[in-house]
Amino acid sequence: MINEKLQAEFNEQINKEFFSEYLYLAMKVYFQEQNLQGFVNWFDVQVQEEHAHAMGMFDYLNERGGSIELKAIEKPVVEGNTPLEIFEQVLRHEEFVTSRINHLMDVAEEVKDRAALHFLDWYLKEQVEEESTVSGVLATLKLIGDDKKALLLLDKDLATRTFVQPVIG
Ligand code: OFO
Repeated sequence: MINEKLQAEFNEQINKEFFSEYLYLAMKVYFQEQNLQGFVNWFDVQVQEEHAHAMGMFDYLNERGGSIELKAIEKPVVEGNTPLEIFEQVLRHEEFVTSRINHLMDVAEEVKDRAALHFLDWYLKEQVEEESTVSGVLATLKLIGDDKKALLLLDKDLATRTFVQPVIG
């Protein structure tokens, strides 16, 4: 049986992962309106990844005999009006999620749940990858500046991203 405090943190994180899915869906809408189909594809993959992250925790909590509480998902707000500003928000959000995973691990450590720590390791590695990918796109967007042709080249590149169902834990 999972510790109650840790269970509450898992439930909170399931909500945050679903919120991430929702936030990236809102960003996908922005790029659909701009007709930047490569960016649309990138966010589509992001949405699927966040769903997988949420379900990974959902399944784990269930496997541990925990009780799942589905909380209300906050309305996502897309801050900014340019691809650059949006990717700055993505990076801020991913940094926030990383801090949440670290907190979850702190609690798992506090209640001496080594199995949960081992499970959460996957999420920690995933966050390093997420922050690095987003920082890469952000750096390119900074180089691009107002160059529309270069933006279209990046769009073409982002169109090649594909979703691979992660094996979590
Ligand atoms: Fe679930 O990693 Fe992004 O938020």
